[in-house]
Amino acid sequence: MSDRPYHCSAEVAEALAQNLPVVALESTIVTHGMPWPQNLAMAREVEALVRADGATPATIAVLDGVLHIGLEGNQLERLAQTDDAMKLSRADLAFAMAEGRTGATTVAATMIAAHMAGIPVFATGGIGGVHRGAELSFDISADLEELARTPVAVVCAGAKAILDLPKTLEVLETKGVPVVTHGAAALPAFWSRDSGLASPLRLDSADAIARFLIARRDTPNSGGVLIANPVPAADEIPRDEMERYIADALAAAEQKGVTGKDVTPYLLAKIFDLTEGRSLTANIALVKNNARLAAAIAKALAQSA
Ligand code: PSU
Ligand code: MN
Repeated sequence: MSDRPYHCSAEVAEALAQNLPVVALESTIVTHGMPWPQNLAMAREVEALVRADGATPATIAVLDGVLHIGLEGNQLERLAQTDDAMKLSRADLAFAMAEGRTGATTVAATMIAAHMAGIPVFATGGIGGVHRGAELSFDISADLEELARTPVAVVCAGAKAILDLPKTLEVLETKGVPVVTHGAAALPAFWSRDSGLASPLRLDSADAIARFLIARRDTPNSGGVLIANPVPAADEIPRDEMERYIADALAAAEQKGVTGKDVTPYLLAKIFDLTEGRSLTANIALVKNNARLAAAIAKALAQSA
């Protein structure tokens, strides 16, 4: 028995003990972000890519009340098939653990778990942010506050264009979160390579990103860092085209009165229908792309340790 409030898979425990590179992966993208069975295929492919690139994947989730860092055996498959898994953010992570529940971790909860286990790099698809109309709804993802306080680097493809991206950037700046785009001047917008907004910072290699993370770690009270990695050109859906689907999805959500933590999953599912699955193809491609960059950053960090 360990007195730690989480359980590491054998593979992750071994990698951490030897200071080998580890990449944390979230699970809400599996349970709430993609349909079965593509969700399981994506999660497995991402884990395989991280391994092929010389790092250890640590998918994070709460299963029957136990916070798992790294899933093994059929745990990933079971989670991918659970349709009533909770969506766990900072506010509900401990609740699920206390109540013996099963839930998937969002960016915020995955950052908390990764930091507890000593994993500084985490790959996902997109982060939550400031929703359109937030001046009335106050709907701002807990991911932004977590980035402000928890020292983990989150590799994503930007924030989804269903959000208000200028406001999301403003909040990140206010909270002191560096936003670094990998290899481009423009901030990416998830399915699209260019949001139309300039990225506050830009770095062009995993080594340069690792150097920055080390410098940041060594400054007092440093929180997280957002690394934005544009979706590969072959898989992108351009911004103008996306904007039409987003407008339709937002109108549908409003008409149905969807609120709170259901908003993001609802919009993603609606956009999947409206794009006849193309949004999912882009989503899978960008997550894989992010996993590879995260593995390279984790390796560069481990080498300099
Ligand atoms: N992006 C996706 N699919 C997802 C999410 C983001 O393509 O499932 C999830 C992530 O887990 C993110 C969460 O942390 O949505 C944000 O939800 P909210 O806005 O309710 O904080
Ligand atoms: Mn919200």
